[in-house]
Amino acid sequence: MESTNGLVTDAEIKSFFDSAPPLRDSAGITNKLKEFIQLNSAPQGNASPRRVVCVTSGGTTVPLEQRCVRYIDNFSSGHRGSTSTEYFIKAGYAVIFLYRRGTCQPYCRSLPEDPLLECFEFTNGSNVQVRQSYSEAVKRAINDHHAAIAAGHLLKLPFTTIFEYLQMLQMIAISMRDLGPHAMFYLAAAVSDFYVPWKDMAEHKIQSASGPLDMRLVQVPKMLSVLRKEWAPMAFCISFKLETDTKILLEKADMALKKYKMHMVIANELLTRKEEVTVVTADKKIPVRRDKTQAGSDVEKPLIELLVEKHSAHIKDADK
Ligand code: 9Z3
Repeated sequence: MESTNGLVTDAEIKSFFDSAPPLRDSAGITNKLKEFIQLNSAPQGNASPRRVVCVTSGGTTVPLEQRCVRYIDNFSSGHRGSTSTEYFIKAGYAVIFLYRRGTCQPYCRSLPEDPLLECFEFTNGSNVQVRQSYSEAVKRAINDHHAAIAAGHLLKLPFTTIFEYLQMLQMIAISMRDLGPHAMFYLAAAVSDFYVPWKDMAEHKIQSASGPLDMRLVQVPKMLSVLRKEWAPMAFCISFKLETDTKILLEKADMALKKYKMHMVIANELLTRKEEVTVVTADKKIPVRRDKTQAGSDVEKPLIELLVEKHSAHIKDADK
């Protein structure tokens, strides 16, 4: 079924979506998207409409049973996606944050792992208050988060499985199509490469008494080319490439750039991903590093500044 150029065929994509379990509350998600995009694409006086970016974040799971007890997962914490979301909002973007349930959330970086239990204390036995040591961090998190939500600049949509992720990405992309070049995709989620098709999956919990488990995983169809070609062809598309072997990283990123016709691929290595990344474009490889002279600085700050600039050039080109 593979096409001659190594890209996924329409038949493979159709078969993936046809055989996926139906997405819960898909009508509700469609409505939220419609409202969010309508609000943010309205002209703002003389200024051009707000740009909208879909940031994907965290890892997808691969269920092994339909009534899922076990699943395959990956390492992604959602730090990249949530941090980038904050910088995009700061830069004036509206963000559709498609994130894995339970992973890092925008504006929560300065809070401890278990904020509810660590940040609060009882005052007189029944009232709860923020502990002094966390009061600034909690105020900032609540304030920035509420401001983004109240202004209609942040829409958070959670996923867990690879099925939910790809179905939602398709819905988001199609609903962003009319934004033309003002739309951006920043695909930082760690998407499973292999999965068990729904129809081949055991319905009930796999029994350990049946002996060693022999299971066939098939390749997840890469949706990047269909996103570029059909779902939102005018959008500015950035994907990520993760490797653990730096020797092959840039070459693989370059291949992905060409194969899926991405505008940029951000190459990162597992252990150094919070320190530096390389932005790979058709004619350049631009290293981007965290400013080490500033305590608590993020690599996402200079990265998003660069991407915003490149997105502006993309919009200008499209307007010619
Ligand atoms: C990334 O490379 C992200 O930067 C990380 C961020 C997942 C490394 P964290 O969530 O980590 O902050 O802990 N994302 C994309 C990884 C990926 O699955 N890329 C695919 C590939 O490499 C392309 S779609 O084949």
